[in-house]
Amino acid sequence: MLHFKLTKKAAAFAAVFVLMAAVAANAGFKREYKMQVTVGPKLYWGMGATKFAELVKEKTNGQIIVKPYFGSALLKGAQLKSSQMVAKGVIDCAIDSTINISPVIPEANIFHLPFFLNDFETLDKVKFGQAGEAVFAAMRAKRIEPLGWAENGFRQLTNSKVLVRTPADMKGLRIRVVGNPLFIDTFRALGADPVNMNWGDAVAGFQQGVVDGQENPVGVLIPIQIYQYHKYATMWNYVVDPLIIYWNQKEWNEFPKDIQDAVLAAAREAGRFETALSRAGLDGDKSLNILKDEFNYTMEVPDPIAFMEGKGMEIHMLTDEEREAFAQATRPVYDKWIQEIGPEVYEKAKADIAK
Ligand code: X2X
Repeated sequence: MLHFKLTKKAAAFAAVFVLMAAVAANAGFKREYKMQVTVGPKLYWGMGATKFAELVKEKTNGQIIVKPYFGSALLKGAQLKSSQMVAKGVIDCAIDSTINISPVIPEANIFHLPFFLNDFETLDKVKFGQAGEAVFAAMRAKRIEPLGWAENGFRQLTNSKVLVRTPADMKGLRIRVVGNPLFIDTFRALGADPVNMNWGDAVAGFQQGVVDGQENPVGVLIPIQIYQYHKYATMWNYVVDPLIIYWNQKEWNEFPKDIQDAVLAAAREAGRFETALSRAGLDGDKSLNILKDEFNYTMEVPDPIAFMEGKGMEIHMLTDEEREAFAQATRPVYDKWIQEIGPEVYEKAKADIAK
């Protein structure tokens, strides 16, 4: 009996010792850093998360292990809570949409003013300009460290009822939107009937016809096979949806400088890769060449518009005049939300665009 007790004690000591040695060996880093990802691994956004995790491991020589949790699994689907949970340190890091971080960072809604930013060139000026820096500064003030940009893309309208060309065509359409009030305001102003739904419920909602339509970038719509549920698409670039890779600030500040540098480099590289994927076929050969030349990515990326047409969708590209009618109809929303975002951020964006 005595012998047994001693052995047990010895074993416990040994276990503690081994654990301490393990902690010392990896300088106190966690075994795994949990990363929130709203969507699944097959979407470009999800591929960006996987790329980031791979690059972090490689660039830190395996010292930092990021594990993506797809489909907002860490949030039980509540995608709008991601920045709050990362700020608190409940979740270590995320790759998330500006739409989803807006409850904590109202400045991020600069990208969602209806019919404000509508092409890649303008978008890049804002992302990498003073307005983008203002969004990053707002994140830092809320205890979140932004590491780099990626992109979900310009958001397009699809539905099962009518080919939308004018605001009048949208009357009464039940449109699923993320529960960001700017989106509710925008669709109400257009005469539609917006319905809040988390992404995890939205796809089933399209399948079951709970809603008539939705708005998301083509990089999301193709993998979820939207053409099975919605015949009509309007390419209107009405808002854009950048992604930001970010980390809990306290944890970030405790990382040694070499680790910070490596993780930052991983975020920039993964962001560039993911942005190129989401723009492929939409900006001439530019993004396709980035994928090939910089990332040696040889998988075929189909032209999204031709692909959806090939699946039987009717697609309308909004003309400048048609766009103007939508911009007019949503002008009160635009003016109201400049105040919510902060007029100084809006002025910065305008100055970035003018450059
Ligand atoms: O919920 C959406 O529509 C999605 C996946 O695009 C976002 O997370 C903003």
